[in-house]
Amino acid sequence: MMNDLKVLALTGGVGGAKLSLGLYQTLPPEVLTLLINTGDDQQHYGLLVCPDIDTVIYTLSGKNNQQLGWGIEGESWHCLNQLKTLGVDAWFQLGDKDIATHLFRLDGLNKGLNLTAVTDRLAKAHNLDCKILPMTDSPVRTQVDALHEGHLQRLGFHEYFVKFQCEPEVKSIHFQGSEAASLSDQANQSIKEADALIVCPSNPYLSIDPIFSVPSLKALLKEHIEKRLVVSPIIGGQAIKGPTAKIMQELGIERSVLSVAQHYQGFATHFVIDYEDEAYKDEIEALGLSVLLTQTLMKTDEDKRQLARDCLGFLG
Ligand code: FO1
Repeated sequence: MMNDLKVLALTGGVGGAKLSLGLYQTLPPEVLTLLINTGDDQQHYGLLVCPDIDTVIYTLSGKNNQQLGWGIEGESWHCLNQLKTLGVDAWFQLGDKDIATHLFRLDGLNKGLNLTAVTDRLAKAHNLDCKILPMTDSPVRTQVDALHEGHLQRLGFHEYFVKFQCEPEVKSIHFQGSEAASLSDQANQSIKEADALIVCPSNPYLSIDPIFSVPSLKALLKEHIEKRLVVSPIIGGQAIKGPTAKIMQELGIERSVLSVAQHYQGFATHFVIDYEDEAYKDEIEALGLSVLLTQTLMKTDEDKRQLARDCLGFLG
């Protein structure tokens, strides 16, 4: 059974956090490692915000804000409102409880800890006992070249995603700093120890490609992990949340699970799609991928656990 095999999962964004929760509630914690995108990380008001790390930690510990999809439940905004009275353009919303996370992280970094060490402390402070690793300790920042107000601009991820609400038309995506990024010893070791890889239903272009941009990471995954499963974030040509489908259209990529399969062709061995996309099964198998049809839309926590069980069984 999968329970005695070590599972490594790549995740970013809200969809990834949902399956991460399903895996966390299905597997013994000691066999699960989550390797998380840090391309969305950004300094705001002097604090280092790590959205994908924090969304996973809040989600796994049951503290995530279900309405917003990010941050902590029952949040207040006193500090942010005070910043606005000081004339700060506070377009990136940080809640008071979330700010404690950023102060905790900044304090650790200022004391000389790297992001992996600080993230481990944060996970333990939330009583999480699976391994939660940033994709690298080096600064990697996702940026998009996009048409905004009629001309091509290079936008930081939060400018694009939050300030402009994904409205600018994306022409290309870049991972600033990735060429100089290095894999941490912990990530290296987790990759070498893993028996199976699960790529969560995250945005392939904005959440998974940044992870693959860390030099040698993708090659190490291929070299050390024989079974590499991807769960499609697209169902019926639509993304469940976020700009995946819109970006595909803007990049001239057909909005279908087939395009996602092609994106991972040569890397993925197993591909999980929703029943709704059954018509694509043969074409995807022709790419050399084994295909599982199941329900990939996760509305309830039981859906998340069931999808986790389906993936583990498929890898079984
Ligand atoms: N997303 C927004 O749309 N607006 C925000 O003001 C915002 C604040 C925020 C603060 C902390 C955090 O961890 C995430 C936050 N997010 C916000 C979401 C974040 O931009 C996205 O969840 C990820 O970057 C997408 O993967």
